[in-house]
Amino acid sequence: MQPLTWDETNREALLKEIGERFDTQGYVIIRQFFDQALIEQVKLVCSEKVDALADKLKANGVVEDAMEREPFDKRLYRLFKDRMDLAPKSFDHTLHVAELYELFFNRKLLDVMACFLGEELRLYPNYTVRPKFPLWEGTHVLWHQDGGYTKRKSQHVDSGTEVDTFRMINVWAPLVPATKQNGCMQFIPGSHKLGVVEHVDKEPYIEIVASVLAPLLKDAVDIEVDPGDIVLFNNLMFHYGQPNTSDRIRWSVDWRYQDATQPTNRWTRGHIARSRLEPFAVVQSATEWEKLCSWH
Ligand SMILES: O=C(O)CCC(=O)C(=O)O
Repeated sequence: MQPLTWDETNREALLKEIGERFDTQGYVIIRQFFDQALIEQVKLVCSEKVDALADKLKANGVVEDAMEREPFDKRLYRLFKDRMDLAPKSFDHTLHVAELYELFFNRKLLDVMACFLGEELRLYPNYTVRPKFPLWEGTHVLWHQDGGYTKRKSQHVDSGTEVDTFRMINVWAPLVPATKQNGCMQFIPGSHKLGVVEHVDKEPYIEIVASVLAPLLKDAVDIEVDPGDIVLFNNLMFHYGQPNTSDRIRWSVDWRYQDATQPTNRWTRGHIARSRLEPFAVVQSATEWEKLCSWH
């Protein structure tokens, strides 16, 4: 299926098409949704994290060379290549920086989310930057539904009630081109209609049981996307991160919005992105975002 390309002048027709694809396929790819300038800002945040890790490795005598001249999609791998046991699998607790506010609370994106989830919007407490390393099991994501996690790992939180079906949309954005070779995701279109299926624990992730997955694998499609594009997908979509067989890192960001009138089924409540019921709970600015934390 052809991806859509964002076009502000064609907004209403696009939103209708997004809704239809979302219902039938469970996902939609929108090309050129974010400005490249925003993507560059987010990459800069990631580069600063890599700088900090390089400094630490050097200070501890683990590496002699901080490899400053290596490109964005290689440096972290070069630094940890011979010590993958120390490599970061993801960054999630350190994303409260202004540039990520611009991404997570992006007005255009929240407008789209509001069309499908309503005006009470929460940034779900699961937002992650992933450096997917070449041929390393540590960043290999197995076939799963996010709904499988929330059900299995539910921790009974705030309101005392858990929901079985989340009104939630996952967002996935690449920081470098995501290709079959560097381990782009695969989806099984329509699998969101199967409800939450059985998963088994496979450290550190969970995996859909083979009896459910195997007959559907023939329908899997590659989700190849470029920086600036976004992938929106249903929380019940069967998805998987293929092994990265390139020599470069596949950097990406994933996050989720939920109807904020639902509980999160977690200890953490996430952050209110839009609300008519509780306008004062909305994270108003990058400065406020920087003061908050992911344990909220
Ligand atoms: O980035 C990947 O390969 C997988 C991401 C994922 O599982 C998710 O966004 O829910």
